[in-house]
Amino acid sequence: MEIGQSESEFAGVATGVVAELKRKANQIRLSAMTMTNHSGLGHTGGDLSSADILATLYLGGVLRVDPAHPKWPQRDRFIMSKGHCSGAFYSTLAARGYFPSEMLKTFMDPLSMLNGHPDRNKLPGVEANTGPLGHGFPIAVGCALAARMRGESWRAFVLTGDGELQEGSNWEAAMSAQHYGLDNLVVIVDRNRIQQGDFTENTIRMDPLAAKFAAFGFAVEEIDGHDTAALLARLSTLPIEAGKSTCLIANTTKGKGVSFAENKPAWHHGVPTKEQLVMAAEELGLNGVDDIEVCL
Ligand SMILES: Cc1ncc(C[n+]2csc(CCOP(=O)(O)OP(=O)(O)O)c2C)c(N)n1
Ligand SMILES: [Mg+2]
Repeated sequence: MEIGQSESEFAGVATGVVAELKRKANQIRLSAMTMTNHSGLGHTGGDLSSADILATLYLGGVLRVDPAHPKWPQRDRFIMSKGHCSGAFYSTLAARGYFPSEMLKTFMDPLSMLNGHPDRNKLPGVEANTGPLGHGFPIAVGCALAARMRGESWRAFVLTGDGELQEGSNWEAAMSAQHYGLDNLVVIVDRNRIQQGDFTENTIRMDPLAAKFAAFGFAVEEIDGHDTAALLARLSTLPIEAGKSTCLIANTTKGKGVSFAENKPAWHHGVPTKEQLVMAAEELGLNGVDDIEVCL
């Protein structure tokens, strides 16, 4: 299979599985927007761009995890480095069964376990406290290296933002990954081309991003970050190359699936009104207010 094929060409991935993943991703989108409406704060654009990636990882059976035993020593480690997109992350963890979906309704309430940014000491399934950008990738390198040193088979996955990659710590981590030949490390970049306030290429140019990762010794592929069939197929057959860390540049649209938020820098932390939630629910094929109230 080659990246660039259309979904219908991924014969190895059952159509029903893909359709279910898409629906789950849209539920994650609406859930995250509902939570942001509830709290009056959140990061809608990046929640929406990352939903298909998160759904594929957690609900498509890619990650070897056990929600009933969140600290299972052999689990794959997933680090949500773009921790500001906690709405999508928490919704995904709830959908995977780490905690009841009802808890999503407490997002950012006083004493809630669901802080604006993930806290591993409060919420099962959270591997690392993230929010300050540029830390998740180095932590993932540490997790992958720990597996190597112990002779264990778990893998480390990290989801970073593209603006986040402007933090120098990421490139220090990339150097270490290459030095240790960590082919149990998978870096997924949510390449939505928008950061806080503007497009990435207007702020600090990131392209040619694939060439940068390749120069740092990664096996790199670009992929449509909304094509759940392609994501599932690719993420199910890792690493790309033995002896090298994997980098998947997932080309996405910030605000994906909700027309008034798509590709608009202002929706980085836009807060939807109730009326906008109803519009979003319709566009996401989730049939209006009932889905909004249920969250997931
Ligand atoms: C070290 C640090 N500086 C600034 C911020 C504030 N901040 C939160 S999100 C964000 C933009 C992130 O953009 P990107 O990585 O592209 O994320 P996405 O587009 O996926 O939301 C910034 C600057 C932060 N969280 N951490
Ligand atoms: Mg971005």
